[in-house]
Order: sequence, then structure tokens, then C-alpha cells
Amino acid sequence: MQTLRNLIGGRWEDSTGEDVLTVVNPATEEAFARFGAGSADDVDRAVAAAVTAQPRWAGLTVTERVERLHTWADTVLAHATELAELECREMGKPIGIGRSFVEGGVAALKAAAAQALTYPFTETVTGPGGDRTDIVRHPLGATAVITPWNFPVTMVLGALGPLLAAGNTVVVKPSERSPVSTVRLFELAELAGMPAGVLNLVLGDGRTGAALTEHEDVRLVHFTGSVAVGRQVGAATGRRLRRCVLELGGKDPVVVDAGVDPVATARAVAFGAFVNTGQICTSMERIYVHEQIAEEFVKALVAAAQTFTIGDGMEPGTVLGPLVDERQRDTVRRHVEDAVHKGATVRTGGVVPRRPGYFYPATVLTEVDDTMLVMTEETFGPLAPVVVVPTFEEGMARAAVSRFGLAATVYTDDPEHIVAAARLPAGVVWVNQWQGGGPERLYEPARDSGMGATGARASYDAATRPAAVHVSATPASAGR
Ligand code: TXE
Repeated sequence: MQTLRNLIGGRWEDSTGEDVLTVVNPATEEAFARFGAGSADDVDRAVAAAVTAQPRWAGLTVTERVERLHTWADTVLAHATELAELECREMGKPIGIGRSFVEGGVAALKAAAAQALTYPFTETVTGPGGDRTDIVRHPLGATAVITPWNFPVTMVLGALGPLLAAGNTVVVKPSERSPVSTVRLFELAELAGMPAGVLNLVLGDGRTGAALTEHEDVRLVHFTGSVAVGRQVGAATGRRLRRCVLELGGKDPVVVDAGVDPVATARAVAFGAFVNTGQICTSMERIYVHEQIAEEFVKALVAAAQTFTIGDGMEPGTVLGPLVDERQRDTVRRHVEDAVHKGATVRTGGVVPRRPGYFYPATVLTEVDDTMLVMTEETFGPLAPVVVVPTFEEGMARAAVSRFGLAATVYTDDPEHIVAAARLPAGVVWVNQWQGGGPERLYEPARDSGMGATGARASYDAATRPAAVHVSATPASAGR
């Protein structure tokens, strides 16, 4: 059984917390790693290490910091398969897609590093009388990044790029369900020559996370996770007048218009609903399809769902891995039972397979209505609930009804409908594709799905504090 440790100020050390947590492989239900839950004292020392290391790190030039980030990114890329295998063992993601998401995280880190080279950390504005105003964007200091279990490596790399390139130092607290790949990521950071104390790692659960968000010297918390915990993080940072960036849950709708190719669109929707076993914040969780193509679309969606073969993500043929744990599978099972109880039809899937592991098949539901949990609460599992609508307008109106507002997808070739898509209350709206946009994709989640913009310059604006220094053109010796 592997024992995981914290990295504080460049030293690997055991947590001083009492509780020992274990990491369970969701495909086999076997524990394979353990670690002590980080104590408040561990958190305090990690933040102190970040505070101590920050002036020297900020004292480097942007180019020097960017070079170190590129070296780390290249080291991660060289170990992408190993990281994908660790993620697969700790949360079930099949290694094929796991590797592509690790590569996505590396690309995000490199893109953030590239953006740093053109970001205006200092700019000067000259006034009419020759007065000068220098706008200087200072790093915040020591910051915290708290991540969930669905994309452990990608989430850390995506959050850290702008924070580090801007001259901040970081304490990372990964999910207690998937800490192993993050530990390896930090070992690779050491290998890549990241200076001690710039990157610190404290393992633990919600209590460790809470100690980090409450810490007086943490200047910003970047949190990705549930709405419930996001509210706690927002309250804790708000009370201390510290910044937070919250990327929370979603219940993303898909609206499928008449006139599109029902088979090709069904295959795309199957991918959006089932990849990573539906455990993506921007998974396609509600499907509204125009009645004109509904029958063909549903038939193709069922056929596509049946190609998502279940298995251990380490086996090459696996397309659908297990859910991260029993609790997550129970949520999925509860949503299906509620839907069926209220009149939904299971077209494929819907039955827990008789085998070890927290598996649940790719499931398509029809005769669904908006009173069902599967249409109102975040499922975060491999379900595709389909509602047939008589018009595009009705699909859009129903898609807009949710307490969430993370992302939305619309498939249509009607130019007016493409314009209408932009009005959906979401941080990101994809039209005729899913997940596109890259590092320039500037957005802020709407409604309960989060707070704080990310992407393009917003991530640097969040990672820095602008100060204006106004210099008079009239020398002090000139008398007044
Ligand atoms: O999230 P949590 P979990 C949703 C999804 C999922 C649900 C729960 O619906 O079913 O959230 O998942 C740390 N102060 N998403 O349990 O509980 C915790 O240790 C500070 C959507 O992963 O929010 C972990 O590191 N930190 C989301 C992290 O917060 C605290 C992806 C997330 O845990 C804390 C994941 C506290 N009080 C889940 N309590 C997305 N948008 O992708 C816990 N943590």
C-alpha cells in the first residue's frame, strides 16, 4: 500500500493529522494508497512556505518564470501515460482519454505561459499636461488551489499557469478521492527544477480544504467542485476580503434543432453525455430534440450508447470506466429510479452490472419531463435524458430554466437560431460542436455555476492586483 505525503517548502513529509484516508480503485474496489489528512498545522506551514518563497519567485522576470513553467510542462508531457494510468487507478478514467486530457492540461499550462509574455503587467498612460500614470499589476502573494476528482491533473495545470506566471506561489489541496496523480505531478515539478516553496501540496479532505480557505495569508482561492462547497469557499474568502474564483457544478442543456443530421448529432451527444462516465462539469445533462427528427435521433443515440463498453480503464477496449465511488453511483441510480417512477422510459442501460467496481451503463431515458431529478439536479453520471419538443423555441425556453448556468450546446443550421443560442444563460455556448474555444475562451459561469471569469486575460486579471502610480510632470523643486 503506497503512502502519500505532502510537499511543503521543498520537503516531502507525512501529514500530522490524525485521520488516515485511503485511495480506492473504483474499478476493483481495492484500496491501493493511503495518506494522513492534512492538519491545520500542515496547512499553516505550507502557506508559510509559499509566503517565504513568493518574493524571490516574483523577483524573477516573467520570461524566467515562463521558462520554468515550460520545463515543467515538457516533463509532464513526457510522463503523460504514467499520469493517465494513475488517474485511471484512482478515479477510473480510461487511459486513452486520460492521456488526451493530461495533454490538454499541458497545453493549457503552455498557453498560459505564452499569454504571460504579452500580458501588460506594467503599462504607462501619459496625461495631457505630461503627467504620467503607471499601472502596475502586482502578484497577490500566496494562493490556494482546491481541485475535484474528475480531472485531477488537468485541473491543477489549468489553474496554476496564470497564478505562477504572474509571480504568485501556490498551495494545492487535491480531492481526497484522487490525490495520487497530483503527488506525481509535484514530483515532476521538482524534477523540472521548480524552486522549493513555489509549489506546495497538502493532502486531505474538506477539513483540510477549509483550513486553507480560512488562512489569513492566502490571498486568493481557486476552487473547482460542487456548488455547496463553492458557497462555503465564497463565504470564507469574502469574510476575509480575499479573492476567489469558483468553477462549480452544471446541468448543461443541449438543444437539437430540426434540419440537422440526426445520426451524426446523436453520436456527438452520446460523447458529450458519456465521456469520462459523464463526470465532467460541462457534460451534456439535458437533451431537448425537435420532434421532426426525434425518432431517428433517439434510435441513433441508443445505438451510440451501446458502443460505450464498460470495463476497467486500464484495459485497451474500455470506453466507459466506473464512477468515482459508490456515492456517485448511488446518485445516478437515484436519478434513474426517480425518473422511471415519474413516467420515464429506459431505452438502454439503467441496470447496475453484476461485477465489482462502481460501474453504471450508458443510459438513455425518454418520456422525460422537467419535474424529474435527472433534469433539475446535477447527475454527474452516464445518463442521457431526452425531451422531445414541438419547436426550437420551446427547446430553448426549457433549456434556459435551471439554477445552473455553466455551458450549453445547440445543434442548428438556422442562422436566426444560431443568434438565439447566444442568449442562453451560460458561461459558454457551443454551436454545432462541444468543448471548443481554447485558452482565448473568456467566460464566467452564470447563476449558481460559479463566480469569476477565466480564460484569455481574465485569468491574469484575477491573479494580479493593479496599482496606479501617478507622477506629476511638475518637479517638486519647481515650487507650487
Ligand atoms: O466535490 P466537493 P466532490 C459536483 C458533482 C459531484 C459533487 C461532489 O455534482 O457529485 O460536486 O463532488 C474540497 N472547504 N462536482 O465531492 O465536495 C474537497 O476535499 C474547502 C462538479 O468532488 O465540492 C475537494 O478537494 N474545500 C465539479 C474539493 O473541495 C473543501 C467537479 C471538491 O469537493 C470543503 C467535481 C470545504 N468546506 C464535483 N469541502 C465540476 N464543476 O467539475 C470539500 N472540499
